[in-house]
Amino acid sequence: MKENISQALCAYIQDYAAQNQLPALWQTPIIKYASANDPLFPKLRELVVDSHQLPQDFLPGAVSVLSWFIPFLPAVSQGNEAGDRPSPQWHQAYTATNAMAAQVNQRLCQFIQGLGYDAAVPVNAGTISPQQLVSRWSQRHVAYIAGHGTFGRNNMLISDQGCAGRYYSIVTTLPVPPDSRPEGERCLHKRNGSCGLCMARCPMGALSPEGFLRERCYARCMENMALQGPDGEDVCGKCLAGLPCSHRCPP
Ligand code: B12
Repeated sequence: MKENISQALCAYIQDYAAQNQLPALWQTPIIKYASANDPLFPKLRELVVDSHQLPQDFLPGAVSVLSWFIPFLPAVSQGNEAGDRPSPQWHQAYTATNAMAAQVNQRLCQFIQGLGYDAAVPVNAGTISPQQLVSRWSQRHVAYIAGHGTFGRNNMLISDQGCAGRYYSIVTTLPVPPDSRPEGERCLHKRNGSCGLCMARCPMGALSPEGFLRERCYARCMENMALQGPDGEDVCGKCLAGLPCSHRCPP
């Protein structure tokens, strides 16, 4: 079953790219599964925000959560290494990936419904408000529970294909064996202090071992959005470009 779903996801992404005549942006997606009853889900009310949702809030009877990571092609993040403003391609990749994921998630739900189960896309996965820069469905924490990887000093979840990419998810009544969480620390700075490049790359000094100054990061992203004009987006991405963990899991 896992294999069929992976094939469907790849096909839907390819269809979307072809229909929208997109340039090459993505590598093969990675899917991991969590039990919707994993005891870490209610813990997210302490770790993220007290109104964080449970899988069953989106779909009564949900038993599994499918979390998928879409890694960008190395050229996309490499093009964003220079300078301290986001490259046009980084901006394009952000917009195109979110639009693609919205459509692909709907098709994935239909695919699962075709198997006789139910599936839903979590709503409320955006930022609560400019005053509360967190989500009631933190894709990274969901991906962590599903076993995609461990958190870097840049906050990014480092998957088997690195951290330069985006996470999405759906909840379903389809029973799928959950994946195990990886052992060991993937972030080299957390592992043995041998890196730390991501913290040095942040143009706002928002990242440090003591924590993340999200308001500073947000201010920068908003500034970038204004500089990009009417189609601007709140992007930056300097903290995930040109790192040993950008496109692979450090050995
Ligand atoms: C709100 C938000 C923002 C805000 C606030 C940033 C923030 N970090 O919260 C702003 C606008 C500033 C922002 C900026 C960016 N964002 Co943003 N953002 C979100 C959003 C909507 C919610 C994030 C959230 O609720 N976080 C909850 C807080 C509490 O957790 P956290 O920031 O992840 O930090 C925690 C971890 O580091 C964790 N942690 C650390 N070590 C460990 C160890 C263990 C065991 C555990 C359990 C946890 C843990 O503890 C921290 C605090 O709890 C998500 C989409 C979503 N629905 O999840 C995207 C998301 C996090 N953003 C993303 C990206 C890529 C960015 C940017 C690079 C912008 C860009 N696209 O160019 C920057 C990078 C910021 C950064 N370094 O974190 C991606 C991250 C992908 C990835 N590979 O991890 C996400 C997941 C979107 C997506 N669909 O993929 N973002």
